[in-house]
This record gives sequence, structure tokens and C-alpha cells, in this order.
Amino acid sequence: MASFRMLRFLLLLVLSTTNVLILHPVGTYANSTTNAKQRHKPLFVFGDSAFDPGNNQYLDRMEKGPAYYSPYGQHFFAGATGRHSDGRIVPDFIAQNANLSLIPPCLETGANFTNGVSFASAGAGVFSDLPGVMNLEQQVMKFDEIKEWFVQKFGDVKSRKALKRAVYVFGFGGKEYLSLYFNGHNISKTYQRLYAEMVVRNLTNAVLELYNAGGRKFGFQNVGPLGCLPMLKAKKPELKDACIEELMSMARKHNKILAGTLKRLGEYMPGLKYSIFDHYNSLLDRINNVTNYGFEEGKAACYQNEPEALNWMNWGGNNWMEQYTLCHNSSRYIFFDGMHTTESANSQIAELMWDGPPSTTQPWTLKQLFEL
Ligand SMILES: *[C@@H]1O[C@H](CO)[C@@H](O)[C@H](O)[C@H]1NC(C)=O
Ligand SMILES: *[C@@H]1O[C@H](CO)[C@@H](O)[C@H](O)[C@H]1NC(C)=O
Ligand SMILES: *[C@@H]1O[C@H](CO)[C@@H](O)[C@H](O)[C@H]1NC(C)=O
Ligand SMILES: *[C@@H]1O[C@H](CO)[C@@H](O)[C@H](O)[C@H]1NC(C)=O
Ligand SMILES: *[C@@H]1O[C@H](CO)[C@@H](O)[C@H](O)[C@H]1NC(C)=O
Ligand SMILES: *[C@@H]1O[C@H](CO)[C@@H](O)[C@H](O)[C@H]1NC(C)=O
Ligand SMILES: CC(=O)N[C@H]1CO[C@H](CO)[C@@H](O)[C@@H]1O
Repeated sequence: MASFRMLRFLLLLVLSTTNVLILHPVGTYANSTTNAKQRHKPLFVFGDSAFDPGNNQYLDRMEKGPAYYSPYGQHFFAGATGRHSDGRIVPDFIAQNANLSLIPPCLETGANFTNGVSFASAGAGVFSDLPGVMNLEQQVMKFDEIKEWFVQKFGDVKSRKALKRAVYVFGFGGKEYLSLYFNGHNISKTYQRLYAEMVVRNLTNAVLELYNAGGRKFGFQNVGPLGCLPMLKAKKPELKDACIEELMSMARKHNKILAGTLKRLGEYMPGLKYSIFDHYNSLLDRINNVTNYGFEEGKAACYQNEPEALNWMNWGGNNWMEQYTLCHNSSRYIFFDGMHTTESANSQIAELMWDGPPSTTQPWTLKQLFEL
């Protein structure tokens, strides 16, 4: 796979040089035809707890996480499913907009993967390696198995076409910066930048692997306003309405590097089309201006353990923690637990990813990618 090696090399170059490179834009794409909408276009999801529809229950773990117990999921599902929300997560809404059924976890045996697969795994990082969690690399390895499933089911030609028309959505990166933050304070700006470059390089390596396997359309949710997570702010009441700047700046740095890298890669990878959703600013704006978006509470979690000090994650749950408080109406909250957003916030986020204005979603929207 010489061309793949070359791309990897170019990626290193793109990330490691400040010199101006001579770029050769590739701008020829097939014109979409009128029956494009009927074509088979699966959705593949990669990410962490924000995108996990329940993969971790199939992994060898001592104990299922709180999202497998009440009151998670109940706003929409009959019971908890492993989704870290009161109801649907962002990929559920994206699938709905793309006229696809709910995207099953890749580890669910006997599942119908025709409409796509979710590889997302709660706790996943780009290069973190926790037991009972599929990190990015393992998620991409799983994709190879699913590719085989497509070939078996639809044959070589049809599966190749489906994988090319498919949209690959990524929600990654937050974990890396939270780990860095928890591992030690006052990390130098230079180290933060090198670290962010490494995270982005690893993430774009995965994109290259999927591109090499035939993928062409990629969607990214950039890193959110990590310093505003209720579980972190609960430990720092002195901050009042402000968020933890150290984490905010790491997220911004990652997002800037991600956007620059994809822009440059797009010019080397024929046919690559991507969408970046500005999760950071979209969520931050909602946190700061709740009422503009139909919320009442943007800072506290709906679902909190009581007393809060017992559980730093701010997770409760009938089978997890005995004492907890649940807000009256989770639809009015942005955060469901200390780290994860509610279904109503997820629905707004997904809408922006799907068809948001260029100020939040660019250069393409997911809707445009699905329509290609
Ligand atoms: C696609 O083809 C149609 C008809 O040939 C043309 O009118 C339209 O402008 C083309 N669209 C793009 C994006 O090239
Ligand atoms: C979904 O279905 C609706 C109604 O049939 C259609 O208008 C829309 O274009 C479809 N969307 C996609 C992305 O296929
Ligand atoms: C799998 O899903 C596809 C798309 O929804 C459907 O057409 C097909 O019949 C399903 N296959 C099985 C075995 O259920
Ligand atoms: C943080 O690091 C900077 C530069 O290395 C140093 O000047 C500063 O004193 C450090 N602050 C703390 C609180 O350790
Ligand atoms: C990410 O980085 C780790 C450690 O450097 C490496 O082992 C792994 O192969 C990389 N993953 C991808 C997808 O590039
Ligand atoms: C919860 O809040 C939403 C949004 O304000 C509202 O539409 C819904 O009716 C409320 N539900 C209950 C049970 O009060
Ligand atoms: C649209 C809007 O009102 N945005 C405001 C949200 O909150 C931030 C911080 O308080 C303001 O700077 C924005 O103008």
C-alpha cells in the first residue's frame, strides 16, 4: 500500500512543518444524480461515551457502568441502554435525519449492520488504553471486521460502493485532555501544543486508514468546552460562572490544529470531503445563554449523586449509587450527568451537525455529505 504510506508521510509533513507547501487541490467529484437519495449510505460512528450506544456491555468488564441503569435512557427508550444521556445521543438523531434506523453497537451479535455501525465505546480515547474499552485503534480494527460483513452480505462491488458513499462520524479527543489535566497541573504551553498535535495526528491516521479502505466522507465533532463540565466545576465553587481555563485552552488548541490539518489533508486526498462541527462554541454559547435555546439550567447536572463528594463523576443510579437527586424536567437542562448532555441538548447539537450554518458546521454539513 505505497499510496497509503505516502499519505502518512504527507500527514507527518503537514503537521511538522511551518513552511509553505505547494498544494495541488483535487476538485473533481461525481455529480449527484436525482436518485442519489435511494442509494445505500451507511453511517459509521467512532467515539467515546457521548456516542456509545452500548458497546461496552459486550466487553469483558467487572461491572457495567451507570449508563446501563435507571434513570439513564428513560426519556426515550424503555430502559437504560448504555447511552450516557436521559434519552437519545447525537448519532441517534443523525441516523434519524439520514432516514436510517438506530445504528447498532458493533459488538451486538446478530445485529443488522446494513444501515451502519457504531464503534464508539465509553471511556475511549485516541490513544488511551483502558481495559474494557475500545480505543480509536481498536475501533478502526473492528471496522475491518464489519467491512467483511458488508462484503459477505452485498458482494465486492456493492459493498465497495456503500463504504464509499457512507458517512464516518468521529467524536474524539476530550478524554486525552482530561487525562492530561488530571495527571498534573501547570503543563507548559509548548507541551500542550505538542500533545494536541500528537492527538490530531493519531486521529487523522485513523481517517487515513478508513480512507484507504474506501471511506470518503468524514464528519467531526470538535472537542467541547471541557472546562465547563459540571463534574469538574463542582470541585471548584470559587470559579462561579467561569470555566476551567486550562482545559478550555487545550480544547481550543486541539480544535485549531484539527481544522488546519484537515484543510491541508483535503488537498492531498482526492475525493475527501469532511465536515467539522464546532462543538466547543456551540455548547459554550448554550451554557452561557441558556434561555436563548429553551433551557433553564446550563451549568448544573440534572442527575447528581448526593452528597456530591461521594462520587467525583457526579453519577448516581439505582444500581450504582443509592442516593441521588434528579431534576424535575431533564429537557430543561443542558447536562444530564456531570459529563454528558441531555437528549434535548443532543438534539440541538445533532441538528447543527446535520444542517447548521457555516459559522458552526463547515466546510460541509452532514446533510450535504449524505446527499452526495
Ligand atoms: C450536476 O449536473 C446538473 C445537470 O447536468 C447540473 O445542472 C448541476 O449544476 C450539476 N451540479 C454540480 C454540483 O456540478
Ligand atoms: C429522507 O427522506 C425524506 C422524505 O422521503 C427526503 O425528503 C429526504 O431527502 C431524505 N433524506 C436523506 C438524507 O436521504
Ligand atoms: C437489514 O436492514 C435492511 C435496511 O433496513 C433491510 O432492508 C433488511 O431487510 C434487513 N435484513 C434483515 C435480515 O433483517
Ligand atoms: C507554571 O509554569 C510556569 C512556566 O513554567 C511558571 O512560571 C509558573 O510559576 C508555574 N506556576 C505554578 C503555579 O506552578
Ligand atoms: C496512535 O498512537 C499510538 C501510540 O503512539 C500508536 O500505537 C497507534 O498505532 C496510533 N493509532 C493510530 C490509529 O494511528
Ligand atoms: C419539560 O420541559 C419541556 C421544555 O421546556 C416541555 O416541553 C415539557 O412539557 C416539560 N415536561 C414536563 C413533564 O413538565
Ligand atoms: C447570542 C448571545 O446572547 N450570546 C452571548 C452568550 O453569552 C456570552 C457570554 O456571556 C456573550 O458574550 C454572548 O454575546
